[in-house]
Amino acid sequence: MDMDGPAMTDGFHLVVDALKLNGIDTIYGVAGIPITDLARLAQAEGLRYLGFRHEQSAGNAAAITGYLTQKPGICLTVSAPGFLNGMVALANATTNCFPMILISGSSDRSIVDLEQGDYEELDQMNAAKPFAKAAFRVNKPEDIGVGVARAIHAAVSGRPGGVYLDLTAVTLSATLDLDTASKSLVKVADPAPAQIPAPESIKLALDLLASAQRPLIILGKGAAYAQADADIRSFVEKTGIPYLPMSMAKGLLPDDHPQSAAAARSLVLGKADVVMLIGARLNWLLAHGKRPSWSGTTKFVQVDISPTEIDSNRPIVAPVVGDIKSAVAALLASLKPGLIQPSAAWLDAIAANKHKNTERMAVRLDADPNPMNFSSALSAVREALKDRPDVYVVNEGANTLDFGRNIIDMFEPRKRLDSGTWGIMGIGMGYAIGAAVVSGKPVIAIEGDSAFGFSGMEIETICRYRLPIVILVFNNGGIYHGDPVGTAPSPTGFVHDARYDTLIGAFGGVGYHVTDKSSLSKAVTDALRAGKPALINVVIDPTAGTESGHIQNLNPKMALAK
Ligand code: ADP
Ligand code: TPW
Ligand code: MG
Repeated sequence: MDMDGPAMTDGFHLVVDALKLNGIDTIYGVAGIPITDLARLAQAEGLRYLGFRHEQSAGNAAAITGYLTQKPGICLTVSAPGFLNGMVALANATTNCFPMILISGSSDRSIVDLEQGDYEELDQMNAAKPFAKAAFRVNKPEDIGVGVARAIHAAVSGRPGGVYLDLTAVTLSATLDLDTASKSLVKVADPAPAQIPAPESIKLALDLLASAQRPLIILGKGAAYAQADADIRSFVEKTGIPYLPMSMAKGLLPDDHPQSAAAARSLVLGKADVVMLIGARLNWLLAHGKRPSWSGTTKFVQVDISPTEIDSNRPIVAPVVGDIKSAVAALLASLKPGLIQPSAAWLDAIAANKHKNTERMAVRLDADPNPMNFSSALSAVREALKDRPDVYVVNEGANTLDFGRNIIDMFEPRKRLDSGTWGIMGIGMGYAIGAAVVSGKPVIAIEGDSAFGFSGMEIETICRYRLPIVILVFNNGGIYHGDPVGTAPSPTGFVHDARYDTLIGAFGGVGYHVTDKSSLSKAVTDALRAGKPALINVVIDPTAGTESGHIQNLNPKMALAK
């Protein structure tokens, strides 16, 4: 370097500077050409860098970080295959409305664009576009500041989503004089501006709710994301309207809240006359709002930040388009005492139905079969978690997910993290790591044995960073259930009597093998108390699960006999 010339910086430093300037403190990734030095520099400059074993898990950790913090989670990948491994996580984040940025290094564009066969050649930006909320490529170091700023805006403003940011290898190593460089950085002023709903929409919504005999509020993960917990609770309580939490909105109000209609789900969906959706889409998880699950005459209020979500499945009589924090504050401000009055008959019918269903469930929870089934094992977990509302619960699988959602009560907002809108397998370890890293709190991951396998190697990551994560593998020997002993492996079966608990010892974690309820409760309690990585092999009856859990009806029927 010319000693008399201006002081210089380079693309690597500018990326780290741009992230730091915007308050980003954590990166999840997998190292390699051309981003190894970027990861090293980030760590040296005080960012928290977590190295994973697979980019999909790093991306899932970034996505859940975005969901929990309202700041984009960052995943860093190498070119082509690393990038593509991260893409499932990016697409999943977009589908679930979680803000994240997948930053990937990329190979020499002049070679890539002529398909001349570069190392890890792929036109990554165009590959990312259909799966991302937005995609940007930076080709010059002086554009890094703008690239990072645009990515942050795109990830967190409006409906949050996954954003792709492509950094070419040339840009990373290019130099720039310090003066130009510092002027090129952008500190984003208001990444997720409030979107205040129109006052008329608030009035229309309240009028419609006031006209209802059998109103219902459905809280979705958008409501949990918005961090308007106190106002949402106040609106629910002041109106007296029964509410149904979608799975990741469990705990937004405590699951034992008297107005929860979760235990009367079929009744309230089928009979409500006015339904207010707050941060929940009328997608497959709500049977598209259609019959036979729903009444054909239900009228809808929908509070959502995305104007194009409105009318997507059922006509929405009262759309309230805005961010949930602003919208619920406006609803509360205009709410007159006594304006909204669910009928006594409605509340009585729900209470009776809840009582009946809760008693039925209690019988299943109290049972003590040997081997354990899903209900009995989850009742033991529920017992151990009763006094631990601080614990994050990650949950995936088919039966393990469906039973887990119903049996494990949540008492604090944003503590339940699960397969979400896609019903995706493989989020388990990434979500668990992301939650543990951003919160410093303990995490329990309740995993089907199949579900666990998709991200299982990250137990090394968990042990390396000594995270307080307790993994429960609900081991029924396969996808949905196990194979009969003595038969050749079926498409859904795994090794019989597998000992998942022995895996974690390889990395210094603690393994438990449990076959009954009281040992399971004790193992969960002990492992959480120890605050160290642990894996509990939970032996479940291989015949206990049903095909596809609770969504068997979504399997296409074979027209001809097998
Ligand atoms: P669930 O699966 O829990 O039913 P969905 O993911 O289907 O929830 O719906 C979440 C909805 O919340 C999306 O339509 C999204 O646009 C909306 N949303 C996300 N964040 C906000 C926010 N801050 N304000 C308003 N709506 C939001
Ligand atoms: C990325 C399809 C849905 S549920 C499931 C699979 C493979 C596993 C169910 O078995 P598990 O649970 O986890 O052992 P249990 O308790 O019923 O035995 N690939 C992806 N996502 C999905 N959803 C699938 C495949 C699937
Ligand atoms: Mg299984």
